[in-house]
Amino acid sequence: MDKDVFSLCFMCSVRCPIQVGVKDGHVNWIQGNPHVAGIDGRLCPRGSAGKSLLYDDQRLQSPLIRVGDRGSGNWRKASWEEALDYVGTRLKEIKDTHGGHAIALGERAQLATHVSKTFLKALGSPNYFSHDALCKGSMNTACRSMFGYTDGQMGINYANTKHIVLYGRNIFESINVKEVNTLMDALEKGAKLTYIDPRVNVTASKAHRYWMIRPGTDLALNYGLIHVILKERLYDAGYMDKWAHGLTELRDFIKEYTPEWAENETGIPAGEIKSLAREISKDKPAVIFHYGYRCANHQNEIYMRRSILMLNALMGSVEAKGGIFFKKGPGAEGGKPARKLVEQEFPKITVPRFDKVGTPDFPLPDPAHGVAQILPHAILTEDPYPIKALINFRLDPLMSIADTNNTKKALDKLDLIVTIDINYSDIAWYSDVILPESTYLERTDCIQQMNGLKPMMFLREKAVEPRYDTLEGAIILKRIGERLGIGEFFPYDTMDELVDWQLEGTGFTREDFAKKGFVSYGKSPIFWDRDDIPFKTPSGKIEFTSSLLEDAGFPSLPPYAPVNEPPDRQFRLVVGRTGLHTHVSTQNVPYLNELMKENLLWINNTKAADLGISDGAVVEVSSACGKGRIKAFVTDLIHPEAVFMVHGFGHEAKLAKRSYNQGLSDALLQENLYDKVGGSPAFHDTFVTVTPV
Ligand SMILES: Nc1nc2c(c(=O)[nH]1)N[C@H]1C(S)=C(S)[C@@H](COP(=O)(O)OP(=O)(O)OC[C@H]3O[C@@H](n4cnc5c(=O)[nH]c(N)nc54)[C@H](O)[C@@H]3O)O[C@H]1N2
Ligand SMILES: Nc1nc2c(c(=O)[nH]1)N[C@H]1C(S)=C(S)[C@@H](COP(=O)(O)OP(=O)(O)OC[C@H]3O[C@@H](n4cnc5c(=O)[nH]c(N)nc54)[C@H](O)[C@@H]3O)O[C@H]1N2
Ligand code: SF4
Ligand SMILES: [Mo]
Repeated sequence: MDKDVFSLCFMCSVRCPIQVGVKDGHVNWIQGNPHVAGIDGRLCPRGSAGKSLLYDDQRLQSPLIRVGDRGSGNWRKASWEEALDYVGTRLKEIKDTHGGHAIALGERAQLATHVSKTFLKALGSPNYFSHDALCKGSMNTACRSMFGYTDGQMGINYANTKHIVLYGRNIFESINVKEVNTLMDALEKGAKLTYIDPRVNVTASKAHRYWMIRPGTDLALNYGLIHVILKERLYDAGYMDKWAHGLTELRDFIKEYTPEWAENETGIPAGEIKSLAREISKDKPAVIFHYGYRCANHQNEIYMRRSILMLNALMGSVEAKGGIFFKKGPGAEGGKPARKLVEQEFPKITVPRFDKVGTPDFPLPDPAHGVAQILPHAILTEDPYPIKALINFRLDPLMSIADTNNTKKALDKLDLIVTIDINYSDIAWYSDVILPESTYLERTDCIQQMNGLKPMMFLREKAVEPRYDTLEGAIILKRIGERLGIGEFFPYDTMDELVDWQLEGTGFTREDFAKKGFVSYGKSPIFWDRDDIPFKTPSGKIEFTSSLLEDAGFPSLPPYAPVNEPPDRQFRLVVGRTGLHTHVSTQNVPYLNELMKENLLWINNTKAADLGISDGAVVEVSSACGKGRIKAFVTDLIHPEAVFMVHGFGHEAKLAKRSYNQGLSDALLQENLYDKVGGSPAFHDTFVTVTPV
């Protein structure tokens, strides 16, 4: 029998709407959902490889319990009953002996996040954390400090923009299909693209203006731009009169940061900095200084991200067509969002989080996602208290938190490590119990609430039955919960029942999704009146001087600290994505593995010549915390101070045979440094030595 199922891709976390062609219980076609504007049937290479993941037999096939040493890869197959009893019994012992807070759960925020949060809250543990801080924690803090909203509550109106500036936002390789398509359309209509990156990548090749910036100096560039904009009065004066808080302080602060000063720090000619400021101001407010995606580069990240938001504010592009906007929820259309389990009443938790977020020690990061990179430190020091068990749900702390050797040391102290995954990931490999989740094509998931200019809801609907002995994450957590005496917080037996429960009171039912895969609350995009924007800062304005920062004892506008050059024969290690893989997830997917098997180390040709490194040669890369081997890609397309590698390679799990030991893991080399104000890691603050072997 043939059928088409509307669902949501999960080859990465963007979750593009898809249409899955199924014949006799077999997926034979996946394309983008043709009913969704900006998708129109299209997918990225990873989304198109969904079938290859589904029909791969090197993925997890049943629950597994470790029998040898951690990381030795000796497992015995277990039934679900046995594996869940094992996990339930061990967690109960830990809870009874050390308290619920000795249990931490980390995940890549996803559709079942409200289930994971419920699980921990019901256990009395504050120790939920997600990937968010690793990705863009400081951006969240920066947005709250300027506008009173989180970054998640903001969006970018690519469709109507006239000029977009991207700082290392490699939008054409680090993909979100709708964003790519919408931006391409805008470029075809005449929008301009300025791209800034120490490395020439696909996005650079499509830009009208490209600057090979000295790595780590974007903040200096922005200060130079702000200087010109204020001095030459290129800003939106009416908008500033209405909405600026602290513009005088900014004016005083920025005086010394001339474009000539910025040239010296960044390597970008002062004349070019001036010409961008003048050119872009002509298109205001329909301009975007992209505030970034992966905003986890340096220890002063929050100030770099605030400087980008300041540029948007000066252009009046906040809540403007073609600029950036605040997302509107169902309430804006008189509708109701899907219910979440986490809205229930829970026992009150009085202990601090493991990362101390929300205490005077670490006041500003968002406790809704915590700060994942503190976990190894908290486990090793037992400060604020011992953590005994870790559940990893679609998050790999070994590859996604810097300094893998240190993270392993921390994991070795735990009594229990449980991983819910679909692959033999490195963290699954290092766990005591692996609980396999059904892949996205084999499971119905929780409702996706999509706030934006037009609030909508999407549904991931199961396309085919699970091929192996796997379950949905929301069912796995419920069943563990039942064994811990918190079953009443999970009022469903199946995913269909959970979705029905979520939809109660919204006026929509599961059947409403069958026609197009989504439901809409309203028809037209909603922008707020620019004279009446409900900024949620204490001043009700855009805070160039931030009460959030200053009340917590941090300056709003700290003096610029020059960026160190790497010592002789060393380089700043910078990392990023490729269009062909997702983080640490897809390296073993057959189709994608065929397209890209290993990562390479990009190194500048003059530096490589000095070091005697030729293109394709194997080199050793070492840092203060680890070392490994990788092939060199010798090129003039990268700044001499930097070397670059794609994140996500160098896997250690032997049963993922295609990706095992291919390429090098950046996390092995990166030091676990972070922005102590905003909360992001500083993935680009490690220097490495590169030697030929
Ligand atoms: N060293 C280093 N660390 C980084 C980064 C970096 O560049 N370098 N980037 C950071 C960024 S931007 C992000 S967003 C994070 C991402 O960090 P992670 O979330 O850790 O990375 P992912 O590859 O998205 O997915 C992690 C795990 O999810 C599993 N998985 C995939 N699909 C499913 C599923 O359907 N169900 C379940 N249960 N598991 C699934 C994968 O097998 C993998 O083990 O990493 C951050 N950490
Ligand atoms: N194909 C694919 N697409 C993805 C993902 C994926 O895994 N695969 N992941 C998604 C996720 S979770 C995220 S967070 C986004 C990330 O998407 P992006 O924000 O675009 O981040 P990266 O891909 O990490 O690209 C980082 C770029 O920054 C450059 N860079 C390094 N140092 C500097 C510097 O000092 N200044 C400037 N201006 N640039 C610098 C690097 O050379 C690199 O080209 O991609 C999303 N889309
Ligand atoms: S960007 Fe690609 S991999 Fe990610 S959800 Fe969309 S189609 Fe899937
Ligand atoms: Mo990310």
